[in-house]
Amino acid sequence: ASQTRIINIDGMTCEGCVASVHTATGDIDGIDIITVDLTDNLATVTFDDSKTSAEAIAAAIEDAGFDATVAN
Ligand code: 9UX
Repeated sequence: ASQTRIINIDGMTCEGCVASVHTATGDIDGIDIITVDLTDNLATVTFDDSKTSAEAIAAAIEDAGFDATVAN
């Protein structure tokens, strides 16, 4: 099924960080849409939950050096 979830991200300070989050999540199979909001310090992600999870996406963002927490 399709899920849309919010991931709070601490540590983004410029658009380069936003690009890093896109790169870190870009090869995750199952993500349909990801928007990264520098002002609100979050990402909104729509994905196929038979292929990935909000927790797995947050882990990939963590691996890129940010503090990512699934919000909902
Ligand atoms: Mo901007 Mo972020 O110079 O990882 S890229 S602070």
